Amino acid sequence: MIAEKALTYEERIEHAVNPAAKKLFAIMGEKQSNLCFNPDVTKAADLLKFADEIGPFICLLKTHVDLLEDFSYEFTQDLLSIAKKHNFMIFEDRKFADIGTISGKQYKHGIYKISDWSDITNAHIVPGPGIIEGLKQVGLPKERGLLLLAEMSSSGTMAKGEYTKTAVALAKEHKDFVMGFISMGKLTDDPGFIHMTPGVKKQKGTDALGQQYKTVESVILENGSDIIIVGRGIYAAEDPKKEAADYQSLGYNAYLRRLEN
Ligand code: S5P
Repeated sequence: MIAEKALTYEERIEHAVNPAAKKLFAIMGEKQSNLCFNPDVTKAADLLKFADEIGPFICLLKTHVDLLEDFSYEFTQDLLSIAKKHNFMIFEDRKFADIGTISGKQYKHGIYKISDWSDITNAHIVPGPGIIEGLKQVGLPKERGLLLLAEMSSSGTMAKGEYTKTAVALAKEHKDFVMGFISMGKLTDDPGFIHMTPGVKKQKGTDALGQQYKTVESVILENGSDIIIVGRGIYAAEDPKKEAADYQSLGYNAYLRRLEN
């Protein structure tokens, strides 16, 4: 049997339906980076400093704005200008989980106004398809993209089996807005979807609260994921910049090897 040729990030642009997915594939190709960095800090200035320092190495910056003790509108504007300077996108890891009407309001309103500044956000599918519709009404007119949490990295996760399959089916029904998945590896051969995997470090391991780490090679090469999401592996290191450069090249080389196989 002749294996189907793997597509490059650039070749996958035309297969993606969602505009944020197209933009992300383009940046991944241009910057030769499949690294998403999450500086999970509690002060806006620290987050902005990390964004500026690590920006050159990443395609995507993942935030948890509700960790910030001093969140402000100015912070979002500063983050957007750093994103522009270093050509990366922003992913607010909000993990929406309510009925469609409320999730849509949480996305648009409140203190954070996530849909105003975040290119990408994510949602659990526990409530059913209404959550996708509710977020889509707010996000799609702004060309935002949604990731579905199809699997999780934590031990004992209930996102598995039929639940994961349902996430993939829902994504296929909402390709205009759903750009891909949080998952531990590739879930569908549709090249338009982007798979992002958290729980990545140079060494396998765990933290004290159930996080399970896999290596870059196992995630990209063996499991067929597209993007590595790295937090403590970079921001808790002695030299975050050096670690970011390492993760960028580890991730990109694993992708190049996958293309060859
Ligand atoms: O299943 C998941 C999904 C996510 S989005 N497991 C995760 O760890 N995450 C997020 O990835 C989590 O919220 C955190 O921001 C990041 C992992 O950070 P690290 O410091 O463990 O690398």
